[in-house]
Amino acid sequence: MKRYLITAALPYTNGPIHIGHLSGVYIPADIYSRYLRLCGREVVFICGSDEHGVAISIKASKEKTTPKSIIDKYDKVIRKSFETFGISFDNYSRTSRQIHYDTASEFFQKLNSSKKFIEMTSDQLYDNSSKKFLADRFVSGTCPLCSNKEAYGDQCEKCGSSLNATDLVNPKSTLSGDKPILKKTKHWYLPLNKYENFIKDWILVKHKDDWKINVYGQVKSWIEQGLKPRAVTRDLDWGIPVPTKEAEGKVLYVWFDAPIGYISSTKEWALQNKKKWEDYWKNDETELVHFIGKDNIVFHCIIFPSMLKAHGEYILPKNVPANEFLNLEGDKISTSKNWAVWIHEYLKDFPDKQDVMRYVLTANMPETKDSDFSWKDFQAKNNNELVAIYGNYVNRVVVLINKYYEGKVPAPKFYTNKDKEIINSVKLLRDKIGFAIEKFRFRESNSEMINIARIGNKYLADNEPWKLINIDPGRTKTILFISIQIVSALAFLSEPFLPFTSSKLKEILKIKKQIIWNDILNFNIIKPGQKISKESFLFEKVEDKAISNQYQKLERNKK
Ligand code: B3M
Ligand code: ZN
Repeated sequence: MKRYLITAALPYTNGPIHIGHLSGVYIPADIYSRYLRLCGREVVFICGSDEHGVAISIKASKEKTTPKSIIDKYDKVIRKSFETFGISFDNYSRTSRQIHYDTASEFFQKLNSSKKFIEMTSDQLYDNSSKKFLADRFVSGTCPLCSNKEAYGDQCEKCGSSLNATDLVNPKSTLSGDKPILKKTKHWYLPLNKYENFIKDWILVKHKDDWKINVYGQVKSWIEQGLKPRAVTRDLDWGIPVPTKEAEGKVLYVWFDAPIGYISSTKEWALQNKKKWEDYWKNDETELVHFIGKDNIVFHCIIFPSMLKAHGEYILPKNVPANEFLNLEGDKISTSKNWAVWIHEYLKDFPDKQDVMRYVLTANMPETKDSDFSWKDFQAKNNNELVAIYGNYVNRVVVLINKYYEGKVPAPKFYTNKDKEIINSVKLLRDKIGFAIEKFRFRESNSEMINIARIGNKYLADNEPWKLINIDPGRTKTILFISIQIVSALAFLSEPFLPFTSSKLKEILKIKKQIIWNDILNFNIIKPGQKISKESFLFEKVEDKAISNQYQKLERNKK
């Protein structure tokens, strides 16, 4: 049987996470993993903190502390946010752990000893006043491709290109603001040009039809520009030391070690669970899927696969379903301008509303183009969909069964053709939801999920069981039996999207057993005579005041 290895981008521990991270990467990855588990498939969902790189050093000097205290602080905050939001990682590791140092060092050594790198001494940017080589985010300047004035030494976030620091026009040190000088230094390069044909054949030919067009398009445009050798080492003091004598004082480039973090996190999980990690990384029966944001496409579709190919023993990803970006109230989310909804703060203001945010972020997921989050829309989706459709449907059915049958599920008498049609249409939705999730169309699957409650509400309104209780009690029983089957199907089918609501609903229905996706709606989840609870509370209205508080908070905190 096929195994799934699902990874979500390792967040940099230089700050907390915001709704853009959740909507772009972690919620889709979580829906996908939860769904596959519900289908009974073997899944390992891997993540961890990305604790190297210049971003961490910069944050440390801003907060006048050490990189170590920065990573410890934010690893805790981020870890807690994921846990509280129900992101169901099987393992969440850290790239500062020994197991990762060992894995990344071995990986480098293997490529080095099999002569996969080229060693080159060249002129690099150097800040004479701080006595440091400038790489990555230590240098900014104008992007040679799109003229964005704030491109970094390794990447332009505006056009997504991956750059070398010396490519920047008018480079400036972000440490001192000075114009850098050139100084000679030696580095190890991965000759990406040698992998151009492999990438072309693998992605542009073989994955023409099954990869998302935004991902495919980016890869195509890089290939068209021609791939160049890329340094995988840096002259920095924070990172994993390059494991060879001639490289003293140098560290691995963060984008060399971070994706290897997926491997070391899998190893850590395997050790704890008595499994073989190689089954996941070195076996063609495993489907590897990377969930990332669009700014990470080049690293996951070109650089990391070239590293894996150079190594020779690893499988390649089956898919890299990258999302675009989520905006906030029409403007780009920005850490420096503090224009964001931070997850740890949301959880303070709405401590039991994780599913509401999950729902809104899925409904607005930036799947094919940038999308927008607004507090007004958050309120509307909560009040008009979760409360008025999902919550209302469950409530009506639970209340009626309590009212007429003291909370005991009635036995059905006779199904009309219309009844059979309803059951079939919910089965059809179950299959549509599954199909859409497997195709990474999460917005669509989420809206089909809420459609189940819509169908259920309509069935009640069309059949009016409350009018029949005295005239045709058998018919009322049948209608409510079918209705409670739909409610129980909803409890399972909404689990990938709304895990907290799903488990509350299972408690209301007193469902203990676990069933697999294709058996949902086979009418054996909840049987006649089963007692359900009197409670039916799932969602509450979000009032105007709570929303205006959020608007005030955004304005107050913005820089
Ligand atoms: N930490 C970049 C980011 O947060 C990076 C992802 C690593 S995935 C191997 O955008
Ligand atoms: Zn650019």
